[in-house]
Amino acid sequence: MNRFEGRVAIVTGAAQGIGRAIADRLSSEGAAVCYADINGAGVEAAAKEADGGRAMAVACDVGEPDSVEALHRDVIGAHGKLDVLINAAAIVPFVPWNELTFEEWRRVMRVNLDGCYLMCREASELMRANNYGRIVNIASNSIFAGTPNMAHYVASKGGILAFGRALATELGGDTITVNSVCPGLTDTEGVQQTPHKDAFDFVEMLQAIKGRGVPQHIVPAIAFLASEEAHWITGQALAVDAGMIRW
Ligand code: NAD
Ligand code: 4PL
Repeated sequence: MNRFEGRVAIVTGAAQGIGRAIADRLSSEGAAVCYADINGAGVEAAAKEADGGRAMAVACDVGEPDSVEALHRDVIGAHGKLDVLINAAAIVPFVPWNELTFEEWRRVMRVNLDGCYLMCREASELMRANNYGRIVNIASNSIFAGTPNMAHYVASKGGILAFGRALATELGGDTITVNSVCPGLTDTEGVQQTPHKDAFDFVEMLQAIKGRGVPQHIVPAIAFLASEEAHWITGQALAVDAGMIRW
């Protein structure tokens, strides 16, 4: 498939995990993709390996307004427009409730929720100029499950879902769609660095379809919502978790 020929996309969190997997898919389907991540060396390497030869890499802290503005200036300088934004950058913490400090709460909110807002603010301004846009925010099925040891993360992801509904309303008149994808536990570099890596058996027990979640299982839903043909779908949340949550 070549659904993204002629399209320009930004993917945050593209140095690894789910972000990198969707950036690679958009590239292989013809998009000029800007791989954005706070890990500048990571996105340089990922963009070099991407299919199609049109990928670029930008080091960006999504929680920092100046950094987010500079990222969008770079993309406009290189390609002159923006069609697709995938917000996958996030901190995936493991902190029990009785150890959660306000400082840690703010650290996660700054990246996960403020970062999503700042990216959507800049991107929607550019998309509005074209009267076209696809925004896909990566939330999490933990917002339905109330997953333990990450209350601040769950709150930030619930914020993303609710924000996405409101933003879909705000941007509908500009023919820009905004949707959330809610993955279940997925085997990524980030998860491997936390005790979440030991939760796969428990989560599998709750899944309707058995097996271990990997980034490639999440990619098709994101790519569909980012494609032109998803034009009649906005303000929605789609769980991609082998049926762990069914409500
Ligand atoms: P990961 O930790 O493997 O990768 C996250 C990436 O985000 C990293 O490359 C990191 O450098 C980048 N990042 C962190 N802070 C940043 C910042 N301030 N600015 C820019 N980039 C920053 O994560 P993952 O497991 O691939 O998760 C990707 C997305 O999917 C996240 O939004 C996560 O919340 C969501 N998600 C993951 C799972 C899972 O189990 N892995 C489940 C549900 C949802
Ligand atoms: C079910 O988003 O959705 C662990 C870690 N378990 O980050 C998540 C579940 C994790 C999740 C998540």
